[in-house]
Amino acid sequence: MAGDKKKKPPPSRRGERETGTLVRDRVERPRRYKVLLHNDDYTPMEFVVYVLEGIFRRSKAEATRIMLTVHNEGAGIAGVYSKEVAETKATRTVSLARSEGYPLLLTAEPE
Ligand code: TYC
Repeated sequence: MAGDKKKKPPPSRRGERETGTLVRDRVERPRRYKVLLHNDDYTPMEFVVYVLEGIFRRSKAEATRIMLTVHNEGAGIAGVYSKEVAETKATRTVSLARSEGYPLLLTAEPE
């Protein structure tokens, strides 16, 4: 009905149920996770570029730049994703590296 619109609640409204459960109306954006690539002395540069292209969907130029940053600085960001995607890409890459006998390490951490 005209002029019968529901009133918008104030931002960040908090209240307590009779059970003591704290309720909050506002939602937050899900956190994003960086997948970090770590340097080691044994994984071939070509393999790192190959996984950056194949699993992290980087161009050859980007993949090469990221690999060289990791090689020179010790660690670097392969990509930033939702938690689940970040963990899946890190796990898939580590499995692939192990299957080739390489010690390549990737970790996922919140931004
Ligand atoms: N440091 C390795 C080498 O000289 C290359 C390398 C780069 C390894 C990046 C891991 O995440 C890495 N063969």
